Amino acid sequence: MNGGDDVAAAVNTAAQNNADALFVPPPDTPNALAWTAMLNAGQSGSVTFRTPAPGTYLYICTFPGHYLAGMKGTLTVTQ
Ligand SMILES: [Cu+2]
Repeated sequence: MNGGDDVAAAVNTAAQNNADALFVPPPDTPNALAWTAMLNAGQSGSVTFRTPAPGTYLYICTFPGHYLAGMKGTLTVTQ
């Protein structure tokens, strides 16, 4: 996995330290490729970004406690 739990944990920590921005990672967070605004239950959002090199990456929810509770998924980039 290219962006595994070590990367996700660092991004999550940066987001937790950014409460004033509703727990989204600051724009200069290393390895945070893209994010939406914080969404409430039932809301949806979209994001457009340039994909990284082929591989498997984690995406996470940065609302406090959610990543640690398992709210994450994988993004697979193919050629
Ligand atoms: Cu969540």
